[in-house]
Amino acid sequence: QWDTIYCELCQKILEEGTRVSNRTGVDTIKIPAAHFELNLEEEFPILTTKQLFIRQAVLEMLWIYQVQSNDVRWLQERNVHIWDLWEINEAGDWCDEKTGKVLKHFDPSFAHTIGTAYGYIVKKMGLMDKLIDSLKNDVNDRRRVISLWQDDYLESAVLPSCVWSSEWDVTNGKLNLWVHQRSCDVPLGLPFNVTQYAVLLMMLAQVTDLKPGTINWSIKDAHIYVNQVDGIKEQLERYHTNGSLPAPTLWLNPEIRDFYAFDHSKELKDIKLVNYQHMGKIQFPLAQ
Ligand code: UFP
Repeated sequence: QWDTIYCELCQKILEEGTRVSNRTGVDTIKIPAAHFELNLEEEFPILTTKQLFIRQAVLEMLWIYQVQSNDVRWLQERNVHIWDLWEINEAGDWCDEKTGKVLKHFDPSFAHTIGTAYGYIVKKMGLMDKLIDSLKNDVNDRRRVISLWQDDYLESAVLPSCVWSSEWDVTNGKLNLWVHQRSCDVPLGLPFNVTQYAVLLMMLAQVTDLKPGTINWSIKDAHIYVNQVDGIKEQLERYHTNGSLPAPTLWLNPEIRDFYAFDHSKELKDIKLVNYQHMGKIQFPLAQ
């Protein structure tokens, strides 16, 4: 059960974690590693102990893997503002939100993007086409590694990909996924990231005639920023008082047989969450 796995991880970080400073200026409480497995046959993983904004999560995932864009305006046009703090300005500068100080300078041709990360890499390396081709034509292939970590492109990225690799396995007609995350903001990043990859797996399964299987998620540096601790304590309190709520289901338009044909307009017509019950939102600060 995803809420249980998640809350136990948060508890562990609070109990066993070490306080460290980092580039953002806001300390974290961290543990060096974490791992869990989720079974999509049993449940669609989305937290119920807080509200998750699935529309934003799915649009960000489509921006990376389907549209294969690094342009922040694509998200803003759809009312998704999670990358605003990392947008390179017209002059090619990435600036500190509060002081306006230039944190890093890029070629001005990268204006309005996040540089050479995420969708840029997926497109440049043709990663999705290779993956879909392999799933359709070489079912027992063991080389399906999607790596967003490309050394030559790290310097020109505002933020090197956090969830940086996914490996795709097919066993008994089921599509299984192994994900590596190098750095994990557990309150804000992880719930988003897990749900995104669950949706991606289900979309890929549908267009390759496979069934959804498991997700193994491995994390290096699982952390909670110190200004997020109160929110996490509130979420743990909810969990200890009420447990969790029944998981919703994900509906994908069954007529879509082509990964690139799923609607990516604001309305996400082909991807819907059904019966999502949750305990309401919890506001967490985001470290730039
Ligand atoms: N982060 C995530 N998931 C993401 C994403 C960012 O957890 O998908 F884009 C968090 C992890 C970390 C920060 O707190 O963003 C990235 O900082 P750094 O590059 O210093 O690890």
